[in-house]
Amino acid sequence: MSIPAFPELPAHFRFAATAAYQIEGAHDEDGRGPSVWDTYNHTPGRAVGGATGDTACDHYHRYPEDIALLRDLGVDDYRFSISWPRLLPRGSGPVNPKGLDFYDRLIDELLAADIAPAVTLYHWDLPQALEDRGGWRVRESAEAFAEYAAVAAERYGDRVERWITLNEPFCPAFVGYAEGRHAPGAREGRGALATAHHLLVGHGLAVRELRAAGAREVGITLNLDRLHAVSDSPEDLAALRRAEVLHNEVWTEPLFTGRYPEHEAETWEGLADGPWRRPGDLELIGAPLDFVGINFYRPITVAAAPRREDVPALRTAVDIGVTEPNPYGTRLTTMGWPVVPSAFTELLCDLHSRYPQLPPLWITENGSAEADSVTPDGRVHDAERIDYLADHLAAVADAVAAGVDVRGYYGWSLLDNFEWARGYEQRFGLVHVDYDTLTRTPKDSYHWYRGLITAHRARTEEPAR
Ligand code: IFM
Repeated sequence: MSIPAFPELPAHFRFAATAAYQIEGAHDEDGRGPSVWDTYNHTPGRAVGGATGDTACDHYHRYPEDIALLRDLGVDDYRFSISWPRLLPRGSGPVNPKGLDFYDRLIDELLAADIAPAVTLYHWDLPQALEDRGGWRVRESAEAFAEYAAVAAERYGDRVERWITLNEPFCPAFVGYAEGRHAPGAREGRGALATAHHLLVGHGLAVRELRAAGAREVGITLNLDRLHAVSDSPEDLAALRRAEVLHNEVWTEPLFTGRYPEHEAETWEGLADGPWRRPGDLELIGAPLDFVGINFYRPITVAAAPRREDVPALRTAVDIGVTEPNPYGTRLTTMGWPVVPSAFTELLCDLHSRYPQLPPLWITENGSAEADSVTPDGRVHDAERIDYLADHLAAVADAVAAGVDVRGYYGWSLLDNFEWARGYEQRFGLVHVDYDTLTRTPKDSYHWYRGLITAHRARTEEPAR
């Protein structure tokens, strides 16, 4: 087997990411309140194998070991999320001192290891108390999110390098409130669209709080998709147009142009302009950002499909987005996702040319799930992941060479972890986690990635001749 060469990256590339619910565990410890994902997973028939995040990787107790892994990996930055219900168990109101202390310890230990903390405020763990009052369907959750952002910024703002308000709002809005495959498991049309809007309003309000507290860098992370129609038929092209709104423009247009998407009326079948929109919202949502995070894993092929009667609410969210059969003819990861690095370059270049006001980009997630296991030699030989990372980093380097301003890259993920509806079956980590013993075993990709960072540093820190 040949090991791929290290791609050459721009000077300030940094590396590695996780999210609270996927790794922390300690779901009812030290005053943490329940989130929608606790409720969802404790309902029979949800995540694969009945999995929950109750223990996950037990990072809440084992964070010093995990930070030691990060330090040995050599990363400059670590992207993690704060659990909103650990800080404000009821979503707003009383703050949990032990929750505050946990992230103090985590941040201080990172800084002691010379690793800059990059914090995501919302990686999908809405406090259940807010869901009980309407969740993201109502504006109150956006206001509570701003309150939470202010608490976090006041406490950690002196030490956090980079703040990400929301991670992939597409998932809570459309997978959570329209398809029901994610928490809270709702199947609604109006609820999903109100959610999409309130997430953006929450983002805008949080940006305001973070700026007021003097935060260093503020941005948002989007999982924008490179979409292709399966054929040139008018039906498939119409589905592609709707998919562009659903996956991308619902976020990018308000954020980067201050407008709602041009084709939203036909996409949402008359539901677009709901009472959740208020004067002034677009100005709030479109406030300038220091960066935009992009999460990319695979392209999506779109085909027209018949309306699914079992999910009547929001047709566009469920009848498009076909990845099977794989028209690219490339390898699939264990998620069933086709590996097409060139689609990453296309996505970044397209975004760059479409939005002249686009702030600098960070790749805030990218990685692959593979069928990993610890072999008798005590190692995890994940050659496919190494290829995936090398090819996708090269795809980012191609976009940079074409003029796209990409500042850095966080690989997903440091650890194998709870992969939402797919439970613990899908392994994305550079480090293998044995979920019975919680033993961490760095995979071959971890060692490759460390080599990449070392080579990158040696190349970029070389004194100018
Ligand atoms: O694990 C998730 C993460 O929480 C959000 N982005 C996609 C990853 C892989 O599915």
